[in-house]
Amino acid sequence: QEIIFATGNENKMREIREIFEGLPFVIHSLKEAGLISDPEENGATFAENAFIKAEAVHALRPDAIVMSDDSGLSVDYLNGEPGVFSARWLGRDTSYTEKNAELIRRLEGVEGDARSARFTAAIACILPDGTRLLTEAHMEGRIAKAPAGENGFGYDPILYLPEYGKCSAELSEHEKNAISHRGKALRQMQEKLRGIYAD
Ligand code: ITT
Repeated sequence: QEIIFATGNENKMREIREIFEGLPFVIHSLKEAGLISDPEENGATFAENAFIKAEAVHALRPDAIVMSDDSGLSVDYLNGEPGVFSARWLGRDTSYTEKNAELIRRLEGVEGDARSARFTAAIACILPDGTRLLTEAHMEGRIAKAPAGENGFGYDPILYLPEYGKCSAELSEHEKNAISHRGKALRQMQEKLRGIYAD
């Protein structure tokens, strides 16, 4: 079974491939499927944006299973920002070194639990028969006082995970996938697909 993953983000794609390893699905990125799709993500929620991306590719390839990931970092002290704007926050061309430094600056003087934040991933899936599936999961943490770690991407260096005593970027990809928003939401989606395709 072919799954076309409606993302242009190579970092997500790398994690997604590991999470699907050993399962009876062949995953193709947009690029591998020879498709170009970049719809405007103007939804108010991660779920809405995930469906916007999946619908756009389903329209091009109704014969395939299409999956998408909309994700981001929500900081409670900043009323949920950057949230659905995570990729666009401070402009798409601003480096994550700068974005991460700016988030840390905005939380100056904020201590303890008040620094709470989480990654969310909404995974949308559209089957060839038109069935629409959605899963969503979180990874909870706090905004670190300083960035740490070289792994992962995006905001990983500043999400401190109290349970592990490390930032997300200090985890190996395998460790991150085991506990991350994306890992959990994708495994929930795999369960749904198993239920459907096992019949
Ligand atoms: P696609 O829409 O093509 O999938 P994108 O990067 O534009 O790629 P999103 O709109 O979902 O994807 O934006 C998600 C952003 O949230 C992403 O660019 C990162 O900045 C951040 N993000 C999401 N998951 C993350 C993770 O696991 N670790 C660090 N940052 C993450």
